[in-house]
Amino acid sequence: MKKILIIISSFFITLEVLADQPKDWQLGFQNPASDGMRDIVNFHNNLLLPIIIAISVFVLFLMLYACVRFRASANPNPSKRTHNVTVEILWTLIPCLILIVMAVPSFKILYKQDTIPKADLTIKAIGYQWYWGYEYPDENIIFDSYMVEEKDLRADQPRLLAVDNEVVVPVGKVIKVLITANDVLHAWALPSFGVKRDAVPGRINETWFKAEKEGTYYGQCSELCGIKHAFMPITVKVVSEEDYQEWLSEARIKFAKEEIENDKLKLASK
Ligand SMILES: [Cu+2]
Repeated sequence: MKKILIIISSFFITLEVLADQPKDWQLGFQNPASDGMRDIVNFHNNLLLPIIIAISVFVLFLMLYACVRFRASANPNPSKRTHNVTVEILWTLIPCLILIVMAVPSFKILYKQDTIPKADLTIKAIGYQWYWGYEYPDENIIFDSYMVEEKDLRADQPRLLAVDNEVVVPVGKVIKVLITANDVLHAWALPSFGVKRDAVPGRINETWFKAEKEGTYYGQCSELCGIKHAFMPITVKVVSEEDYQEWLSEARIKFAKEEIENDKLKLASK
């Protein structure tokens, strides 16, 4: 008994530690690390799940009841009834009401995701076959982010999720993400922040998140984009403001975006 308790509690403890990435045999969502994701998890756990369970139990009960109550052996002369107005009105109205009850909070969350507050930092994510490119437009930073091959993984890096150049953002700041693609459809998704947006060539989608705690968060491309779709993960490192500034000063040199010198264009404009 004690052993079982230890196993169960260790399961919950590991869940807590690896809050920001998927784990073996996981059920349900990753732990939320932003307000938006907390809303989504609450909506799912406290409203959708109870409704789904109640409906399933009710339908199961109806089926069992009908099987027993109207079985052939107890009803030698079967009923010929085809209509019942009351029942028909009820089974139309009640599902409508259930849908409304689900729709109202759902739209609330949707609109909250859609309204981007004043951004402290803007980053641009560009999907390529098969890696992500990132830009910090205000800092003149540009870099590519490739998955780390299994043989090159460090001990602390999860398989198929770690990348060579992580996106680094400060904690507690509104991060606006501009998302686009260069070749085919991709999707930039980060479950802990409740973020998922299609990356469409020739179009820029926007989303935002505000990370509440420092840590490393993992996501994956979420739009089937070709043979290596599974191998273009997303890694976002949330750090303190000081660490972010430190990273910035290094990144400004390491990932400096070269100004395009186009003399022909200059001549033409003269
Ligand atoms: Cu992709």
